[in-house]
Amino acid sequence: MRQRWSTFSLAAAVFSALLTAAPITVNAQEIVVEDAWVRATLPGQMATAAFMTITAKNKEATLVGASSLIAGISEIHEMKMAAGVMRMRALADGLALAVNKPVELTPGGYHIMMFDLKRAVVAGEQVPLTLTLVDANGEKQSVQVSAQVRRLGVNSDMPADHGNGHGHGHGEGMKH
Ligand SMILES: [Cu+2]
Repeated sequence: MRQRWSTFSLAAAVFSALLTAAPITVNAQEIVVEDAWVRATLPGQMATAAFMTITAKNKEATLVGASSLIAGISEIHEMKMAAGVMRMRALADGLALAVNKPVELTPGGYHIMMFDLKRAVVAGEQVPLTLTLVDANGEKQSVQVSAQVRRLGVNSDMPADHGNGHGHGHGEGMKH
């Protein structure tokens, strides 16, 4: 049963090459993604972020990458208060997922940053995301996620939102 791992251990060696290849899905690990959503963009906004709760069910895993056809670049980011200023950084080693411990990606915390947007991201639509995870044996897994686009005026993870108030004439800003 465990032999399957060695079959896929090659994936570790060619990991970077696989980032651009078609998603590979194996069933050795169960990754559960809940409540995935993406923040709607304001006019002219070229970046947004995706949020969700991810649980590694069987064994620990690391979220090492993400991609979406709506964004040129997607990165795993962390927001943190440093010297009184909220700063975000890319997680170079990925985001560790302990067994059966849900990890929340939320505004103000971990998130999947999506840069170089190909188009506006409109509240109510679904955005496809592909998550890439690696387990302790180097086995790689892709998880397809459909994230709902939501509008969020407060708790923004992107300070640019707050300075962008002149884009609010279209009546979407005051949803309850
Ligand atoms: Cu970010």
